[in-house]
Amino acid sequence: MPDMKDWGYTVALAGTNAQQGELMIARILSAHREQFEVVCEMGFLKARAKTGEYFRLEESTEFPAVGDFVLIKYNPLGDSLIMRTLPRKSVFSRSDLGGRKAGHGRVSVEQVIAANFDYVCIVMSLNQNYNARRLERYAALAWASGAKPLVVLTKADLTEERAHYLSDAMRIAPGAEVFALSAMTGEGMEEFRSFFKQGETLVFLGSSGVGKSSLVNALMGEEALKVGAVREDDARGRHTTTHRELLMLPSGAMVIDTPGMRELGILGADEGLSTAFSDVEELARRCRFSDCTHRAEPGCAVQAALKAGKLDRARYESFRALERENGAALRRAKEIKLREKSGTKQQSRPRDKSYKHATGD
Ligand SMILES: Nc1nc2c(ncn2[C@@H]2O[C@H](COP(=O)(O)OP(=O)(O)OP(=O)(O)O)[C@@H](O)[C@H]2O)c(=O)[nH]1
Ligand SMILES: [Mg+2]
Ligand SMILES: [Zn+2]
Repeated sequence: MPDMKDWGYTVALAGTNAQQGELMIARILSAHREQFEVVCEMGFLKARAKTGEYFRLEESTEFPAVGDFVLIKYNPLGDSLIMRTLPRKSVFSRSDLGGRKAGHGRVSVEQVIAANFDYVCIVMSLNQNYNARRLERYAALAWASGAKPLVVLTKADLTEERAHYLSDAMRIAPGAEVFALSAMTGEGMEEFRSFFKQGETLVFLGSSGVGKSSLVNALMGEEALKVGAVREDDARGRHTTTHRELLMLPSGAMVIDTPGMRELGILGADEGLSTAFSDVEELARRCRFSDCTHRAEPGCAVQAALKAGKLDRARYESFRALERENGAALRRAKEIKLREKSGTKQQSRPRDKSYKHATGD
């Protein structure tokens, strides 16, 4: 029978929220509309979200997503019921593609892509996919998720300039570990494989066709996932993976494979960094001192939000980590965001306000 600790569950994760009683802790392995596959100490089960419980939630983001730890009411005869999503230590979400962007007095709907991972693997292939600017943005988003970014340069067998890409990626994403490997030849695989500890979870993000599923298969030591050929003319993938899925590797680490980035639309050309740290920045604007470092200053709105539980500590921590280790990237990310926003509207607003608070007018 599965032990939830092997699946990454720690008591700290649940905090005071794990009022268990007759409920059982489970982890979401995959989600197909309303139907979920979960693992719990009774084994691998199918489950559904209890609509009554989840309708009452104000935040649609708390709807279970792959990687989430949830409390279920176990049903040995059919679908178990998911009663509650436990607090997340890290999360990746995107604005709902169907919804409008924030800025019309409405909160944009966020869809959670994956939760509770320790590392975000930014996967880029060393043919035509490597793109420094995209890497920079992914890295900022990864820091914002509450986890650590790793850069995984795939298809190293296709280039002679492995060393050049490695050093470029290290420069662009300081503070992130960088790997160059080939799932095909096995080059660099051992180093990558031994980086993760048992119980840790990684999520793979990257364009379609960069070899995410191939890499998962190489880590699994079997063809667990379907892979698809890339187009010959431009090396783009064909969106072979259509579902997010959490798999246990032989090493005891877990990996969440995702469909190609374009499909996910996390960073569609027009979306930029609109989700990265905007909440912290918004708070920071209300601090008494404009140069507040949000540590111990009086009148600090960030500290106040932390104390009131309105700002997630892990998120704040990664904001700080990004500032510390990756200050330049954060500034660049902000500039990108400013540029993008001012290119679309509100050209005449003061610079420091132009990318926030389009609401209310
Ligand atoms: N040369 C080479 N080709 C690779 C390597 N890894 C994967 N490929 C090829 O790249 C193509 C796409 O691989 P996938 O693993 O399906 O890519 P993906 O990132 O999962 O794509 P989506 O599921 O569409 O997002 C396949 O033809 C693989 O055989 C590698 O290390 N070297
Ligand atoms: Mg795939
Ligand atoms: Zn402050």
